[in-house]
Amino acid sequence: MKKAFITGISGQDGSYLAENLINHGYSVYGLIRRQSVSENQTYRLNHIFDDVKLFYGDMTDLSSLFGIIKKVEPDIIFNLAAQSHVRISFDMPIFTAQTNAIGMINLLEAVRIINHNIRVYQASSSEMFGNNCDPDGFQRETTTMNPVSPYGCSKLFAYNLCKNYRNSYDMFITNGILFNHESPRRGENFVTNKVAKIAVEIKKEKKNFLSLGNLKATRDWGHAKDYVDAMRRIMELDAPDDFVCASGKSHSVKDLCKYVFEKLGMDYKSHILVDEKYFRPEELNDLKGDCSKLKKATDWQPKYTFESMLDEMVDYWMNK
Ligand code: NAP
Ligand code: G4F
Repeated sequence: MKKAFITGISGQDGSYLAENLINHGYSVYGLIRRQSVSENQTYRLNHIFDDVKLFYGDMTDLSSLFGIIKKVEPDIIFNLAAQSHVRISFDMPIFTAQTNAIGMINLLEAVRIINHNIRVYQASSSEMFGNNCDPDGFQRETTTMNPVSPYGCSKLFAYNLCKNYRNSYDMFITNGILFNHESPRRGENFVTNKVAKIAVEIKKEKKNFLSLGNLKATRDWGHAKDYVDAMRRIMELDAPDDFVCASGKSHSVKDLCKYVFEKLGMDYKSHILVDEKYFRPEELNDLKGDCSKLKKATDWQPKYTFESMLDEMVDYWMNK
C-alpha cells in the first residue's frame, strides 16, 4: 500500500484528496495544526476519520515536518497547506509568506535530507499569473507569471523553488497550477460559497442583502472533487512536470450571482449591495485556463460543470 502524507488535510482539497486516495488504495496521513477550538477542526474529515492518521505540526515549524516525515516514511507528499485567502493575504502578508513560501522550503529541505526519492506535489495557483494572459485570452503553463497579491507572490516563490529543487537535486516535484475550484466544503468567505449560502438565507427570509466586492472579475471555476483527481493522476505519471488544471470557461462574479439567485427564483439585482471593504488593493481581473497538457498526459476529464457545481452548493445550503 502506498503511503501519502497530506499537509492541509483539514481544508477543502485535503479532505477530497484524502477520500480519493483512500478509494485508490493509498494509506493516508495528514498534518493538522493545534487549534484552541478543536471540535470543528476536522469536520470535513468526519466521514473518513478512522481511515486517516493525523499528526500535529505546522508548515512554519521545520522540526514538526522532519519528525512526521521520518516517522511516516511516505511515498508521496501533497503540500496543500496554505493561507489560501487572497484578500486576507493583504492583511497578513508575513504569515502568508511564512506558511506558503518558507513553509515550502521547510518541506523540501526535510524531504531532500530525509529521503529525496519521496514524490512531492505543490499546490500552485492560477493567482500566480496575475493579469497576464496569452493573446488568445487563456493562461497556460508557458504564460508569463506576474502576481498581484501577497498570496500570489508567495505561491510563485514556492513554484519556482519546486522547479529549482527538481532540477538541482533530481527530485520528483510536480506543480499543479490549479484554477479556482469549489464545493460545499469551500470556506464560506470565498465568493462562490458566500453567494450560495447567503442567497439561500435570503430565500428563507433570514437575511435581506448580500454584500460583495468586485462583481466584474471573472474566474475559471471547477469542482474540487474533479481537481483532486487531477492531483493524484499527475503524481502517478513517470516524470515530474508542471500542469494547469482548469475548466477552460470563464464567468464573472455577476454571472455567478445571476445563476444562483435565478435558481432560487429571485432577481439578484434586488438583493446585492457593493461594499468597498471586499475590494482588493490590486485585483486579478480575468482567469481562463488551458489544461490541454494535463488532459493529454493523464486523460483527465472533469465530471462537473460550472452549473452542476453551483447546483450542488445551493442544494447543500437548502438542506442544511
Ligand atoms: P483551504 O480550505 O484554505 O485549506 C488550507 C489548509 O491549510 C487547511 O487545512 C489549513 O489548516 C492548512 N494550513 C494553513 N496554514 C497552515 C500552516 N501554517 N501549517 C499547516 N497547515 C496550515 O484551501 P483549499 O481550497 O483546500 O486549497 C488547498 C491548496 O490549494 C492551498 O495551498 C491553496 O492555496 C491551493 N489552491 C487552491 C485553489 C482553490 O481554488 N481552492 C486554487 C489553486 C490553489 P486549518 O484548517 O488549521 O486552517
Ligand atoms: O472566491 P475568491 O476569494 O477567490 P480568489 O481570490 O480567486 O482565490 C481563490 O482562487 C485562487 C486560484 O485562482 C486560489 F489560489 C486561492 O487560494 C483561492 O482559492 O474571489 C474570487 C473573485 C475575486 O475577483 C474577488 O474580488 O470574487 C471577487 N469577490 C467579489 N466579492 C469576492 C467578493 N471575493 C470574496 N472572497 N468575497 C467577496 O465578497
